[in-house]
Amino acid sequence: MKTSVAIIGGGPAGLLLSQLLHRSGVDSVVLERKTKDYVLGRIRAGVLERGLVGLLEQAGCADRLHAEGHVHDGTWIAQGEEMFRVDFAASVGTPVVVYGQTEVTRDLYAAREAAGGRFEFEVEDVVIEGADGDAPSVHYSVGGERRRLDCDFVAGCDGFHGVSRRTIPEDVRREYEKVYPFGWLGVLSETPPVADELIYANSPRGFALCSMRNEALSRYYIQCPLSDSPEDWSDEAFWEELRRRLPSEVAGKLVTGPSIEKSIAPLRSFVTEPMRWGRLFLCGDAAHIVPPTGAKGLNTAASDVHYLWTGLTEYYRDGSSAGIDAYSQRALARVWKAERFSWWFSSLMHRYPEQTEFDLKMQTAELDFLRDSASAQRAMAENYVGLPY
Ligand code: FAS
Ligand code: PHB
Repeated sequence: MKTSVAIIGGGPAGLLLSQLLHRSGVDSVVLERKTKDYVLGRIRAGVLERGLVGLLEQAGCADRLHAEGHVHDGTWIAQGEEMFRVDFAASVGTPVVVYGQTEVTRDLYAAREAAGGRFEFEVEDVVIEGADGDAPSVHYSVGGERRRLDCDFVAGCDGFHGVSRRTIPEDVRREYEKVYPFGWLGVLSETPPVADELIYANSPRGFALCSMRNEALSRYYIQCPLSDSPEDWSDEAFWEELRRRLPSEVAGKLVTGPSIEKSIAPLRSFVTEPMRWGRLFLCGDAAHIVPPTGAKGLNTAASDVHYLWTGLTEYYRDGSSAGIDAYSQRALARVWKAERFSWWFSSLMHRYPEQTEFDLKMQTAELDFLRDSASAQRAMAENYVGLPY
C-alpha cells in the first residue's frame, strides 16, 4: 500500500491531522492499534481551546460541537471555604468550549469515514523504517498478516506508549520529565453538574475538580495517592471525599449517583526534543505529556497538528519544505509554554507530600494574588483559553 502521509495512531491527533490533510488534498492512512470502539471508549479531556475549535471548523467537524458544546466564559477557583471566579471574557475576550474528547474523536471518525478515509485497526508490531532517508515505510501486522505502507512522511500520533518516539535514536533524543507524587481519581456520573462552570479546588485534603460533559453528565476528579487503585474507592467514599474538599455551599448542592466510569490517571510533565527526525514527525502525546490540571493535553496535540498540517500542505502545494523544516522548533515553542502553565497550575492547586509550612504560605499567597490581581487573572486566562498558534 502507498500513501503520502502514514499516520500512526487513531486518537484525536492522528484523526485531526488526517482530516485536515484530506481537506488540503493530501492522502493519508491511519494505523491504529486498537478497535475504533475501544478508542471511543476512552474518557479523557473535556475543555477545548479556541485554537482547537478553529481547527475542527476547518476540518468540517464542528457542527455537533457548536450544537452540543458548552461555551464557558470563566472558571471558579476554590480555596477552603472561599471561591473566586477568573473571567476569561472580561480578561481576554475569549471563552473555552466544554465538549468531551470522546465526542471530538467520534466526530473525526465520522468525517474520515464519510470522506472514504483509509484506516487499519488492530495493527500490531509496528516498525518504522527509513525515516532518516527519502523513502520511509511502515511495517505492521493485521490478523497475523505482515503488511507494508510506503509513504513520503510518517506522523507519529501514537501517544506516550507508542513506537514513534522510540524510533528516534537515543543519541538524537533529549527527554525532560517531572513525575508528580499523586494521581487523579476521575469519576463520570449521569448527574447534573454541581455548577455551570468548572470549579478547581485547593483544599487542605487535596485537589478536587468539578467538571462536566453536558447538563446530565458530570465529571469529577480528586487528587489521590499513586498507590491507590479505582477499586479502593467506593462511589460513596468518592462522593464523601469530594464533598469534604469543596466549599460547603457547593458541597451542599452536589447531586451524586452511580459512577459510570472510574479511573486513576498518573500525572507527569514530559517533553521529548526534537519532534522531528528525518521524515518522521511526532505529534501530541507521542512527544509530550502535561498534568491535566490546565486542560492542555488534547489542546497541545491540536497545535502540533496545526503546525504539521500547514507545513505538509505547503510542501505538497508549493514544493516548499520551510514549514516542515520549522515544525519541531515551532511546536516546541508552544509545548513548553503549555508545560509551564500546567506545572504552575498544578503547583498552585495540589497538596504535595513534602510541602513545608512556608511552602503552604507561598501557595496561599499565590492564590490570594490571583484572586486580587486583574493582571494575574489575565495571565491565567490567556494561558487557559489557549495561547496563539
Ligand atoms: P492518544 O493517546 O489519545 O492517542 C494515541 C493513539 O495511538 C491511541 O488510540 C493508541 O491506541 C494508538 N497507538 C498507540 N501505540 C500504537 C502503535 N504502536 N500503533 C498504532 N497505534 C498506536 N487531557 C486533557 O486536556 N484533560 C484531561 O482531563 C485528560 N485526561 C486524561 C486521562 C488519561 C488517562 C490520559 C492517558 C490522558 C488524559 N489527557 C487529558 C490527555 C489526553 O487527552 C491526550 O492529551 C490526548 O489524548 C492526546 O491525543 P493523542 O496525541 O492523539 O494521543
Ligand atoms: C475534564 O472535564 O475532564 C477536565 C476539565 C478540565 C481539566 C481537566 C479535565 O483541567
